Amino acid sequence: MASSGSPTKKGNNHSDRLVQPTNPNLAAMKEDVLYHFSLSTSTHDFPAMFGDVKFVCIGGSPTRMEAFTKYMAKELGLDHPGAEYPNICRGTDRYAMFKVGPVLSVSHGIGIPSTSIMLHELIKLLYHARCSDVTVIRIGTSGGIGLKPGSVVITQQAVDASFKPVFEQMVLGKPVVWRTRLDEKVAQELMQCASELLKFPTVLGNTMCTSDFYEGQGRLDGALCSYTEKDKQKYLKEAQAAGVCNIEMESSVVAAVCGACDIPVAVVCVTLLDRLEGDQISSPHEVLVEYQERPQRLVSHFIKKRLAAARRP
Ligand code: R2B
Ligand code: URA
Repeated sequence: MASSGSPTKKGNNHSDRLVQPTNPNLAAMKEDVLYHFSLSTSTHDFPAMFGDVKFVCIGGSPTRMEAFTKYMAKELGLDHPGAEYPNICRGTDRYAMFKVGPVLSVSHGIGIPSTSIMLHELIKLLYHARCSDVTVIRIGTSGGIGLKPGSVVITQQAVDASFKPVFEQMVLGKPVVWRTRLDEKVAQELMQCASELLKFPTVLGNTMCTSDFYEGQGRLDGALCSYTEKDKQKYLKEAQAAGVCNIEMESSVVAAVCGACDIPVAVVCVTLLDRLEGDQISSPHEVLVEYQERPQRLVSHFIKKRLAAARRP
């Protein structure tokens, strides 16, 4: 199994952990064009724009990440009448990016390929900006296994469709397998935050990451279906026995890529339905909107606690 970690580079302050991509070619590049962000090191001052970032929250939808930014602005006391949070990536419609104080919010679209591209450019952005001590958190949605809809799952291990904690990608025509590495301490702190909020059921468990929403997640309601209800139930029960609490489409690449660059990373997803009970997401719109705010509330509490602890002498 090929898996990679990187040396932890220290900044001037020895407690600082600088963001460091593992690619040695970057050092020799005069300019770096982050094409899918519509940002370039020759036309944008990355340290001035992003140097103070400590938390990067990522999620599928641009509108959800914008709403999260507005919510964080209020929570951090940084909101004021007429305040605007423009999309930093307005030169492209591939991804959307917003910033308030030390919190950067970026959309990643649906699935592993879209998220992988975003992560490459995000980690290079944080490196060019000379950011240190950054934590990445994915806030997303998922299908639960045996959980009440609206439950929040903090991921212990991101696993693939055969329940292994790995992420596989073809590199130069050959499969390369990365270990998925989530930060245990951040996950525990998030669980502690959930117990303080006591607003919705929250569990720590494994998250299965798939490359498809329909057959890839054992659904019976796609355009294709090559198995029976019984086969589906057997597979989901096997997943449950392997500690899988929810299913989504990005956790493994997030855990593998951030983990390989030694960036502490966590995944917090709300469950929109119980997959043992059905496949269609048919709850009323306002119920789904409230569910999707749950990871945001939890992560906001975590960020505020971290910032308060950092201010303490
Ligand atoms: C959860 O929801 C999306 C699919 O509807 C996908 O991005 C995911 O992981
Ligand atoms: N997102 C997924 O990937 N699966 C679900 O069932 C719900 C949301």
